[in-house]
Amino acid sequence: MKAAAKVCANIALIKYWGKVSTALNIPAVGSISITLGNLWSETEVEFDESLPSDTLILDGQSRLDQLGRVTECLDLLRVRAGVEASARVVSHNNFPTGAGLASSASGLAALTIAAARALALELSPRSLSIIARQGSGSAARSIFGGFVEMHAGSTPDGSDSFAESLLAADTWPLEVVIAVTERGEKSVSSRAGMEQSALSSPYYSDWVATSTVDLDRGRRAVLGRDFEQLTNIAEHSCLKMHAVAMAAQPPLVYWNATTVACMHVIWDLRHSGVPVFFTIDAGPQLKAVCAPGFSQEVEKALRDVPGVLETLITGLGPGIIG
Ligand code: 2P0
Repeated sequence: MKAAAKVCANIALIKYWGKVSTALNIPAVGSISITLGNLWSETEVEFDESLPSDTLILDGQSRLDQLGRVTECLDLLRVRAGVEASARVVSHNNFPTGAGLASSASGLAALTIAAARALALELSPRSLSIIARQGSGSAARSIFGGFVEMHAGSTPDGSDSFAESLLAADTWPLEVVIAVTERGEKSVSSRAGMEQSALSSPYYSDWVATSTVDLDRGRRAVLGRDFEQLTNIAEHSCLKMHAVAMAAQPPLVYWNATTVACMHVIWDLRHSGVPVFFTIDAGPQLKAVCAPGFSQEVEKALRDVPGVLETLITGLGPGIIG
């Protein structure tokens, strides 16, 4: 009743922001992501009859604040396996946790896979995606590699709210440079930020209403390997998501001054002919996505921006790597 899994993080190019059900964690909009090969979570799960309740050690620290979603995910697997034992979960990320670098995506996906293995459950990738989604919406996408589409679905039970592969990683090997501008955990989680946006942002309904068009454009760009189209729609989706959040009451501004400086550097690079665009999640890190062969040049430019603490370079990854 003990197993481990190692799963890559992902970042959305067409963003997920908002839910139709908080109980089942069903997203209000679909999303399209890329899975990142060099950023991963490694998680070990051991079910033990003698444990009074689930425990979670994340990056060497006990994390009661994150235990709720872990237990929710484990409960779904315990029911399927007919097991009641609590679990000891030990997880670590090879990148900053909770800083807008998709640690919940890789973490909850690794948890789902490790727990299913520990319980000897043979589940399809789609079932794993549905279960991981209930831990964290973005985790549903990390089950798959390369370019991935998450479907919001329309059934009240969430059975059609899952991710699936759009295009394999090696078919279009884009490169990603991450500019880390702050190392601490963000003060408002994605989960709380989405809820705040849905409740109070006047732009939230337009965000949801326009999501299908964005997804269609994003899917076409990926399948056609059209970098220019992907650039236009990905930056639009990112900035629209942040505009929704900024207009919430109280406002949610996830960027710092360095994030904005990095945006301008990416635009300047692009105007000088470098095929690169940015995306930013619920945190101050900027992720630059570039055409194959351009990551060194992009990294060099971002590294020199005052306030950039560190840069990470990664290609696309396969999702489950161990
Ligand atoms: C995304 N984010 O599509 C969006 C863009 C952050 C900004 O998915 O509440 O941690 O656990 O479902 O998955 C981060 O949100 O939220 C996220 P929950 P999650 O990548």
